[in-house]
Formats: sequence, structure tokens, C-alpha cells
Amino acid sequence: MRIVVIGGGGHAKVVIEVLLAAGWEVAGYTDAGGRPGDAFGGIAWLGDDGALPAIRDQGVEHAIVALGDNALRGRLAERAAALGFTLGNAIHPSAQISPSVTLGRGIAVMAQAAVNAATVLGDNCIVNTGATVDHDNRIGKNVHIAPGCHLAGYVTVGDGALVGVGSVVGRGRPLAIGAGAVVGAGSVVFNDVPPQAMVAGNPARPLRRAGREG
Ligand code: JB3
Repeated sequence: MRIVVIGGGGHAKVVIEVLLAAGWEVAGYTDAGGRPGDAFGGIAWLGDDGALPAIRDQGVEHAIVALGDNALRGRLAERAAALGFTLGNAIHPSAQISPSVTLGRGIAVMAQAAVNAATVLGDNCIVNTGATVDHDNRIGKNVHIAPGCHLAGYVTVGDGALVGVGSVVGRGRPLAIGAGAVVGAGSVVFNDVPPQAMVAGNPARPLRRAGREG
């Protein structure tokens, strides 16, 4: 199946290689900052996002948004779906995903990641390199679980939240990270995190009060 990658930066490089390893035919990538002749791993720049309708008309049915910015990834995914693309999933062959996991669309699960029983991964979420998401998690739309994170059982992560590199989350019973929250790299989270809050440290403490943007 042919897929176009939306985005051409560092995250897109990883997603392109995951797609190729998983057997996708990558038609190319779109990026506002590219130039004719640009390519990565033999995958050509096709233009900015204005090229997407023509790419769809040429028979490329799938797309995936490969940008780390959670809000932007979600917006571009909606735009791609509106153009008639089906959002494809980039799942690295070395990732271990339980057969009872429910997968959304536009998802990226990188090398050596693991997703365990009865977990739900929302549209456009990223389970990055070597991260583990254990049983009965609810991972929302446009969430980024950064490399090396470890989420215990019964963790809920709200839409658009970021769990920073190497964080440990959970206490063996329900724990919620709110929508739009940010968990700083290397944090240890044992208590609920309110929506839009920013926490960091071991144990994780507030850096920004809940409910304030920016
Ligand atoms: O943490 C890890 C392992 N990876 C990070 C990832 C999750 O997020 C990575 O280190 C970066 O922090 C980030 O990767 P990303 O999103 O690829 O960032 P960057 O390398 O800065 O590239 C962003 C690319 O997106 C640039 O080439 C921009 O030109 C392009 N871009 C920005 N807006 C866009 C748009 N491309 C398209 N197609 N459409 C846009 O609207």
C-alpha cells in the first residue's frame, strides 16, 4: 500500500524508516521547508502540503502526519482525512503489540516499543522508541509517549499530552494525565496530573498551574 508522509524533519525520518521496515511503499513526503531534489533514504520531497490533493489524485490512498508537535499533528491529520486520505499506521516490526490492543489511525509505534493487553491507542499518537505502555491504558488522540517512557497498568493519558523522555508513570491502579499536560523528561509520576499542567521531577511536581496555556 502506498502512503505519503506529511512532514520532513527528524520525526519524519524515523517514521519513514519504520514504514519501509514494515513494508509500506512510501510515495514521498511533503514539507514546507523542502526543495526540489531533497530526499531522505531514497524517499523524495514532493512539495509542501499544497501538493497533497494531486498526490491523492495520483492514487496514493494513505497518509501519516510525522510531526512531533501534538496539536499541529492533529490538525494536519484532520486536513489529510478531509482530502480523502486514510491515515495509515507506522508500526515497527520489532514493536510488540498485544493482539487485544485497539489501534486508532495515523499512529506511530517505533522500534522496541511494547504495548500490552487491552490498551487503546488514539489517533495520531506516538509510542516512541523503546517506550512501554502496559495493560489497560487509554492513550488519547495526538499524544506523544517519548522514547524510553514506561507506563504501568491503568494509566489514562488525555488528548494532546506529552510524556517526556524516560518518564515512569503509574502506581498499579488508575492514574490520569490530563489533556494537554506535559510531563518533563525523566519524571516519576505517581499522582494524577491535571489537564494542561506541566510537571517534572521525582516525584513529579507542578512547574505550571493547570489550565494555563503556554
Ligand atoms: O523526541 C524525539 C525522539 N523526536 C522528536 C519528535 C517527536 O518531534 C524530534 O527530536 C523533534 O523534537 C520533533 O520532530 P519534528 O517534528 O520532525 O521536528 P523538526 O525536526 O524540527 O522538523 C519539523 C519539520 O516539520 C520541518 O522540516 C518543518 O519544515 C516541517 N513542518 C512544519 N510545519 C511542516 C509543517 N511540514 C508539513 N508538511 N506541514 C506543515 O504544516
